[in-house]
Parts: sequence; structure tokens; C-alpha cells
Amino acid sequence: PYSGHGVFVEEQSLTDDVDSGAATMPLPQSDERRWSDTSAYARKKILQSWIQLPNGNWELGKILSTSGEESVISLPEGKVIKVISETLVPANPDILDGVDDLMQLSYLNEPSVLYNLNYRYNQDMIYTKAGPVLVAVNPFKEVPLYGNRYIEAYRKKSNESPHVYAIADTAIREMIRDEVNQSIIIRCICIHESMTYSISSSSGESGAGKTETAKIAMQYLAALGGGSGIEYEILKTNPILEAFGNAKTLRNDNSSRFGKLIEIHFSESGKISGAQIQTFLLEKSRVVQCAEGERSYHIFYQLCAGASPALREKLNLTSAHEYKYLGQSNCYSINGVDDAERFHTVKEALDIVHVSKEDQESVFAMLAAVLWLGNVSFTVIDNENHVEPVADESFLFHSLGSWCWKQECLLHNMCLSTVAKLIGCNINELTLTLSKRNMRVRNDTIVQKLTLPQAIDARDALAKSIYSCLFDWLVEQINKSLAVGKRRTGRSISILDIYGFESFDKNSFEQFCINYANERLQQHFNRHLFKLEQEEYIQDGIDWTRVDFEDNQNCLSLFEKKPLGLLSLLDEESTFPNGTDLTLANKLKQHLQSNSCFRGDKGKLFTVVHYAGEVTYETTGFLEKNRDLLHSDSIQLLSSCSCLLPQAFASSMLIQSEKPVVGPLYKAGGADSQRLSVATKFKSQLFQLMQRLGNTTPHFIRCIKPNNIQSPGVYEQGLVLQQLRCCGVLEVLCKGPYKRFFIIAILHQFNILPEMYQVGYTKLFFRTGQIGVLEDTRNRTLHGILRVQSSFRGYQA
Ligand code: AD9
Ligand code: MG
Repeated sequence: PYSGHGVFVEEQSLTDDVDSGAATMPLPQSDERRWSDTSAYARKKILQSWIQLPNGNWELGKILSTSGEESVISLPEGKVIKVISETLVPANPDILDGVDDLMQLSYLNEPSVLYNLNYRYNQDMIYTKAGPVLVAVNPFKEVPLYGNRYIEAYRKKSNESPHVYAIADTAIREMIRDEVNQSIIIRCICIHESMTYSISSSSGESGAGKTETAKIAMQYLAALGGGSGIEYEILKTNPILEAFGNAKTLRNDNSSRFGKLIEIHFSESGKISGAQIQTFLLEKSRVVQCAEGERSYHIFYQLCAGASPALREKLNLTSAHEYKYLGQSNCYSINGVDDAERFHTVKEALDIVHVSKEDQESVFAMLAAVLWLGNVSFTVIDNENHVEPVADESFLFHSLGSWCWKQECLLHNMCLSTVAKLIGCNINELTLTLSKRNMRVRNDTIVQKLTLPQAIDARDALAKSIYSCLFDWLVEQINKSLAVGKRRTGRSISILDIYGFESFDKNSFEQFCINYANERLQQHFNRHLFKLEQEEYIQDGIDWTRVDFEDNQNCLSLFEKKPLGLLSLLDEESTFPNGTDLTLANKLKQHLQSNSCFRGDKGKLFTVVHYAGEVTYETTGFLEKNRDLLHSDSIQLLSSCSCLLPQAFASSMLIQSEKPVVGPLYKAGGADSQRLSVATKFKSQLFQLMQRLGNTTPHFIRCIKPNNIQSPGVYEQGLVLQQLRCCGVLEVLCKGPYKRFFIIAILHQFNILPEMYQVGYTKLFFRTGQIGVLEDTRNRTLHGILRVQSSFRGYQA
């Protein structure tokens, strides 16, 4: 059976079944050449159609005949099948092969779009327009499309094929012409695993090419707006942020673990005058934990591989293999990447963005401190399983007799004192922070000893905090260096490189935040496209209030409504000391069950109906991740250090308190600090982002990952199709105006109801689905005419 669409028929039995038109046709042979005969003459007689194979892939077939509701189709390898005619999807004439804007296709359907992108991809034409959106298919190899010669060609408009350069060029021109800020929004296209078919490995949008695309856009802007030298600094922010914020994952060797907006400022004369970077939601947990085969942040390995002997000595640095945080995933290197060499590139880049040598050393010391902290182990000190970090000397004592004590001593002996020395704190305070916790109960302070899991948590929380403070501090330094100054008279172009929609087997707090952000960005996308359409309708005298507009406001409200929305309820539960992941799940179910975008599932599971599909989240870890608590002892410790940490820590706290308080401040879990919850902070960041983007003319780029093996030349239909489906690119295409049918009488003739279309001055506008109906009718009619003609002329149709 052919996935319900039809059945294979034996070649011998074919003729009996088929109508006269095809009965006179020679049967196709298993001869590849016949099929691949692409001469215009041969093709003219062939009506082509797409047939979906049982594995979900589409195959181009020849319609040999149609009788009643069935058609007989020949497939490339000589197979002949009978299918229900209705399931056939029309293919475009060869002349449209590889058009550079999908809107130019006569038949806009999934297989035709897939085929067109594939056709171009095979010829290294990785960019294609989809109406107003640029689609970029990751080539996973160097393609000869970049560099000065190309930049010049796009600047002079002597090359007009779709390209990131063309988008950046339009942005610059529109910024100058309209005096409006511009944005280039680069997103991948979501993947929804439950929709997976014919895909063996687990899939993900990560590695689609967003970050590379952002860099290519920056390259063009720098070339056109350069001159002052600041453009060079801007480009050098990339290796720095990638070293500290990217890591090797199973899906992408250089995966960004944070979102980024870079706003590039231009003077009135169109020259770059500065830039500002904002980052979103760095994945802190990677510092202390990462999955088998993945790595922590690149900078750790770069430091271990590339530090000079003097620096190694100063930081008591050893090889990456000796650090537990780096060793747990069994992956130290990346194919084709020289970490030591990259370390030098990063140092040079830091010089260029004016991070002093002294500060750089401080940064490296903090990195080494994080690594040494990870090697701190604990020992039980009483009958109640309370622990203490293994002290330098006592470890020596305990380990005597162990066969590897020498090596172990090297690793552990100096951990605590090294950390203390590197961050400039008192070793006793460090030891106390890792073994005890001060709790304030009413007016008293009580000291609680830590158990092993609590102590490990405290250690890891400290390491994560140091790293994220360091990251924020670096971004702040970069921003200082790129600052435009007070006179900000010009305009800007912002480039957004942000994580796409995620749906895995297990979805946690991170996916929850990321998908919420994507819901917001999708609304921005929808509304912009609707605005474009609206303008076209108004120009054409169409009553646009009657036009459909798909929106995801319901889902956004589910997240944002106060007090009974996902974020508010999460924050509320985070303030309860007794709140657990289960009480959170129950609370959500209790209050949101009636919402059509929400479904409570069993236990800690709940499902959100996102624009891109349903995602089931598990609340395990939600509260802890949302609270992101650092205990008062750790805060005190960090504030007392004699390195740049107190400054970094204070400014990262300041960043939080300066932001508008969108959710409640809370005090929970024995911590004394009052901080915004992670979700609330993220929400307010997103609001600011949307506000900024709202004042710009957006340009959209959608990146597509053609395969999951990061290899050139491999185009997996199913994978690409999934990505196209849930990003709205297909909808954008299908809503576009069509020019083929413009006589209203024809519409009557074909029984198209008046409410299904509107007539403009120059165009007809159809409701979704109507184009398909008309194309079908046209197809049937043409088919009929061809047959009549052929029997008249005695041709074999
Ligand atoms: V993630 O969500 O941050 O994990 P991205 O950013 O979408 O992801 P990235 O830009 O890092 O993907 O691209 C992944 C890899 O694809 C790069 O490291 C390159 O090896 C490759 N790539 C992407 N775009 C291009 C390109 N235009 N030319 C050549 C490319 N290689
Ligand atoms: Mg990236």
C-alpha cells in the first residue's frame, strides 16, 4: 500500500485498467534514461505530479493516465503505481526549476518548495527568497559566495540573487532613506520531534546557521559602514562571545548557548559609530555539567591548551583532562579545531576591544578558579552525614596508603587554596561557604551544616555564579569599548541571533523560556507580515478588515496573564519555601485547565499548545532554576574577593534591579538576597527587546538545517519539510497575491463563493485554500483539453 494514496500495480497488468489516453502510451521501462530525458520536447508531453512515498518523501512522477478517481503514475525507477487522483500534488514546469523566489512558482505546495530549495542547494545556491523572507540552507562547507568581490557586487547591485548581503544592503538603504532603525532577525525554524518521520536520529534546529548568518550580515555592514576602525572592534566581539558563550553539543560543534542582539549604530553619513550588545539567558548549567560527547564552554579548553608557561604557573593550571567539570562528558577536543590557536585569537580580540592585560589575567584566573572549584571534593565529618570540603592537608593524611595518592594529592591537595588564591578570598571563608549555611529564622541566625548533595549544590552554584558574572562583565566591557558616546544622533541596524523553538523528549525550564521567547518573536513576525499584506490590500482597495489574520495571542496570554498565567503562577510558587515541582504542576493544572492552549497531564507534566506544535514540559527543577538562588554566604564571599568579581557581581545585581520589576520580588529558600526570578528577568528582557524591535523595520532570515550529520551535500527532505512547516514560511507563501486568475466571471463559473475572495484594482485576493481549488480545476481542465487535442491530431498524449 502506498501510504493510503494508492497501490503498486504490476507492470503487466497495467494496460487493462487504463483509459484510452494512456492505453496507447508505451509502457515506461526500467530505463533511467527515459525518465531523465529532460529535453523540452519530451517534457512537454508529460504532465508531472508529486507523489508521496510511504516514507513521507516526495517523488516526481509522470501521469500516464487518469480514469475515474484513479491515476496511473510512473516513477523514476520504472515503477508504475496507481494512486487516487486527489492525492496527486501538481509539479511545476521545468522552466521554473530553481527560481530564486519561491513566490514565482506556479504551484506552491510543499514538495515543490522542497524540490526548489534542493535544486538550488545542489548548486551551492543556499539562499532563496520566500516572498519577504530570506531562506538560508546551511551548506556545511565553504561556499564561494562571500568576500570583497561579492560585497562589491551587492553594493553596486550588479548581483541580485538572494543573499544575506542583499538583506543587509536593503537594511542600510532603508535606514538612510526612511530614517528608520532596521533589524535583521535571524531565526531557525523549529523542529518538533513528535512530527518526525523518516528521521532516524533525534533532530534539532541547532546548527541551522544563525550565528554564521549573523556574522555574514555584520561583515557586510562593516564593509559598507566602515572607516572609523570601530567596525573592526565590532567584528572581534564574535570570537570573544563565541569562546565564552558557545560550546560543542551533539548537534553543533559551535552551538551558541545564549541569545544575542547586537545593535550597530551609524552616523548620519552612514558610517558605523559604535555598537551595543545584549545577551539573553546564558546556559549556566553547562559550566558544571554537560552530556556525554558534549563540551563545556570553549574558553576552558582554549585556556588549558593555549596558556603560556608563565600563565600556567600563575593559575596553577593543568591540562583539561585533570578537571572534573571538563572530564565528565568524555570529550575534550573538536575535529579540525585547534584550541590553543583559538586562545590566541581570543586574547587578540580582547586587546582590540580594550580589555587590559591585567583584566584579561583576572578573567583567566576566574576561569581557572571555576575549574579548581569543580575538583573540590567532600568528606563526611559526623554521624549525620554532614560534610566538609576535603582540606588540603587533611586530604594528604586521608589519602596516604592509596595507590594513587600522589596523583590524587596533586589534584585535590591544592584545590581550595588555589581557588582562594585565584579569586582573592579567605580560604577559611571559602571552606565555610562550602560546608555550612547561615539561615535567618525570625531574628536569629542559625547555622546549618550541609549534607553531601547540599554541599555539591553550593559548590556548583558558586562556580555557575562566577562564570555568569564573568560573562556579563565581559559583555559590559565590550559595550564600554563600543559605546557610541553621548551624541547618538544617527540610526541603527540590530541583528538578532536567538535560539529557535525547542521540543525534545523531555522539556524543562530552559525549553519553557526559549519557547516563550519564540512565541513572542513569532507574533512579531506574524504582525509584520500582516502589516505588509495590509498595505498591499489598502493599495489595492481591499477591505482588509475581512482578511484572516492568524495570531498566537492566546498562547502568549497563557504565559503572561496576571495573576493566573504560567509565569505569574511559577513566580508565586517560587516564593513559597514549601513549594515543590509537584505543587507547581498542581497549581498550574488547577488554574489553567480551562485554557485552550494548556493541558494538564499526569504528575509533573503539562502541555502547552504552541504555534509550532504541542510541547509537554516536566516541572522537575523549575522552581530551583527559576529562583536561581545563591545563598547569602556565597554572596558575601563573592563580594569580598579581591579580584574583579565583586565589581562584576555588583553590576550584574544592579542590572537586575535597574530593570523594570515585572514580577514579584521574592525571598525564598533561606536566601537573604532579594532578586528577580529568572523567568521574570527574562520576560522583562523580552519586553524590552520587543519594544526595540517594534521601532524598527524588520528583515527576516530563516535558517534551515538540511541534515543532522553536519555534512555538506546531504538534503533530508523530511527534516527540511518539518522546518518549513512550523515556521510559517509556507503560510507566507500561500497567502501571497496571485495574478493568474483575474476575471471575476471565471470565479462564478467555477462556483467560487464571493466570500472566498476579494477583488482589488490590480489583483484578486483569495482566502486560504481557494487557490488550490482553482489550480485543481485548471489542472483537470487542461488535462481534458490535452486529451481532446491528442485524439484530434492522432498524437499519443
Ligand atoms: V545554534 O542554535 O547556536 O546551536 P546556529 O547558530 O544556528 O546553531 P551555526 O551558525 O553555529 O548554527 O552553524 C553551524 C555550523 O554550520 C557552522 O559552524 C558552520 O560550520 C556551518 N555553517 C553555517 N552557515 C554556514 C555558511 N553560510 N557557510 C558555511 C556554514 N558554513
Ligand atoms: Mg548559534
